Amino acid sequence: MNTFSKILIANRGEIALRVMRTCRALGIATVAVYSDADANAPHVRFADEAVCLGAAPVKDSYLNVEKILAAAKLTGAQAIHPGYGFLSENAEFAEACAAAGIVFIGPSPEAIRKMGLKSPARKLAAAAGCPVVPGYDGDAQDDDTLRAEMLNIGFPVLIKASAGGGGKGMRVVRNEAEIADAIEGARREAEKAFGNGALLLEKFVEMARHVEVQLLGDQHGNLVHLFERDCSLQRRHQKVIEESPSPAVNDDLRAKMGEAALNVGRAIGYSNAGTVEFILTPTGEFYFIEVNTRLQVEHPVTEAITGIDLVKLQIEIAEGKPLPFSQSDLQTSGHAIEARLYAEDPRNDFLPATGRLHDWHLPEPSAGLRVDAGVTVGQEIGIYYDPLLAKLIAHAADRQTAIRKLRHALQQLSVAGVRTNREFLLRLLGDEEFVSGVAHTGFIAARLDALTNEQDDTLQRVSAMAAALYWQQRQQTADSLLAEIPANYRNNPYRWPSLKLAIGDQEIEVAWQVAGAGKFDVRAQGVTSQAEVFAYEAGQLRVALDGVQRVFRLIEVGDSLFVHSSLGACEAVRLPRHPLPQASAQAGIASSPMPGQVLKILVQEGQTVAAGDALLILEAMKMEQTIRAVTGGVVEVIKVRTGQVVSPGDVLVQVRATDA
Ligand code: MV4
Repeated sequence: MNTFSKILIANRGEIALRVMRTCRALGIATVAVYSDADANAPHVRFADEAVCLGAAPVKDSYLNVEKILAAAKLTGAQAIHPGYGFLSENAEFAEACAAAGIVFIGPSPEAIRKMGLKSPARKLAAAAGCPVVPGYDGDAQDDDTLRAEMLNIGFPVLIKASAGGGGKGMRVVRNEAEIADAIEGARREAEKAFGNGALLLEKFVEMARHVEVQLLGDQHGNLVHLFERDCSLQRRHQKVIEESPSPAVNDDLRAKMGEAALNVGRAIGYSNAGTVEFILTPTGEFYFIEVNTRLQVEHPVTEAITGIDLVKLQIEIAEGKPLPFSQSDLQTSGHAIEARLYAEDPRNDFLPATGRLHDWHLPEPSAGLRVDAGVTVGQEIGIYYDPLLAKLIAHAADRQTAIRKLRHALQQLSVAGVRTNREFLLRLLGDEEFVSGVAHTGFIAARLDALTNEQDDTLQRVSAMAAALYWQQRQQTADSLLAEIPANYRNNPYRWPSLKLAIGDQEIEVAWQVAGAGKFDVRAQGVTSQAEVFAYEAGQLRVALDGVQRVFRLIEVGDSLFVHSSLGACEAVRLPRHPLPQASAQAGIASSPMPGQVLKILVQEGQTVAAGDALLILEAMKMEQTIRAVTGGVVEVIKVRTGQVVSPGDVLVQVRATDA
């Protein structure tokens, strides 16, 4: 029996932090490993100790076995938790750990190997009495054999790479004419992606659901299942929403799938955490797909409904402890559902998005809500690693409440600076068919346009009004000398102060006029709203528009303003109204006509200047702009310093006009 005092987590992001949280709860010291790009990442800061592996590319860092083992030796870690992805299903790594006298927290290398190829795994599952899809998993891979087997299976046939995983490289063949190209393409892709061109053929199950069963086994032959997870909402084989229990599984089916999964686990001699993946047909038949010999991203939904900390059990199993429960002890409570927040752009075919997290504001903690985040505000999201930013998991007594709770949490979450799938998730969770329990392989693909349509006129108008009032408040606050004069006051009662914003593909001009202390009439797109500002601080405005008070988060980045509220989120870009080549129309006030940086200040306070004299130089987008005095007089206050970043409307220099 081991008792670990220090564990190295060979991973990054949310899963590294998640494993570390359980280690900390157990009083186990943690060692983080990181690449140069992750030097300030949250998992490095959270760990007790950290070792740099090297350059950002995974081959030089998170996939480098030698460096990871060296880090474990250097810090005296007795065990390594691999998380998921990276080396988590690498039998050679598990063996290298053992050879180095370090415990690999996961299944044996033999179990990993047995499940590493789909065809042998399928044979093992079938031999264990687990239903497998009618198909062909033989060694003969010549075209004639594969053709004959396809005709024998009957169309549609699914071609899979035996060495593949997660649905990559799958091909559906619907008729004889497609056979030759499909085999050639699948083989080439498998060879290229996995270094192994062996193919597996299966009857393609249309409208299948992806239902997987969590296994947990100790090193004394005890094995239990922790019920199922439904992961049918996938986009191109990337899971998006996962839930437990599955809306398509009743108690009878649950017992059968659990038994089938246990049979597979026993046949493998499985220990630690693993998942048996099935597809479920619309008529309730289920078939073995594969075994994932690692902890999965979506494990929190199982933890929520069973109340079990899977990582704690993984560690205790690796320490040699027996399972603390038997199958009959296990039961579930309520419904849990998880959404994966990715840094990806749904409007750009969901390609990974990069950028800096200028805003990252998580929902208020509440009972039944768990947020496993892997990033913090200000962090650069790059191209090297998986774009998963966070997982939000809601748990409630029933499915509808869990969905509602998850939606509300996603609405509260504010992220700016990197495009994400947040709005896509909100639409998905609000989709009637999804809420009714329908979801299958093709669900998202069939609804993609509706799910990625971003237009929301009310959101854009209200956000524009909030942005205008935010700028107005900021300027008013900035002009301490003019506090009593409402910012952008003009002695022309017929022309309201205004600003122009681009939101989405719309240009919105917002105008306002004072209607009392903190009260304004605000006009945009032909709509006039009554506004009352309750609180203003940098980055936040609490304002009532037409009687509804909301908090707006407003994050300025260059000439963009990210606006988030309970209505949604959008990005506003300030447009020059009439780009003033000089200072604002208020005599003596030189304010910035554009976002930029103060390059050089040309005057001193107390200096006399004439109208047109250069006061300072701004620089933006490599362009210099000289700001000149609008009227002659004495330089009273220089409000900025060299190098300061300024936004449109910021007061730069105040000149007290003289009679001259
Ligand atoms: C299938 C299938 C239909 N018929 N096999 C393979 C990887 C696994 N994650 C899902 N995979 C599938 N295997 C047969 N014979 C459909 C899928 C599938 C899928 C199933 C349920 C929900 C979403 C899915 C997304 C892609 C592929």
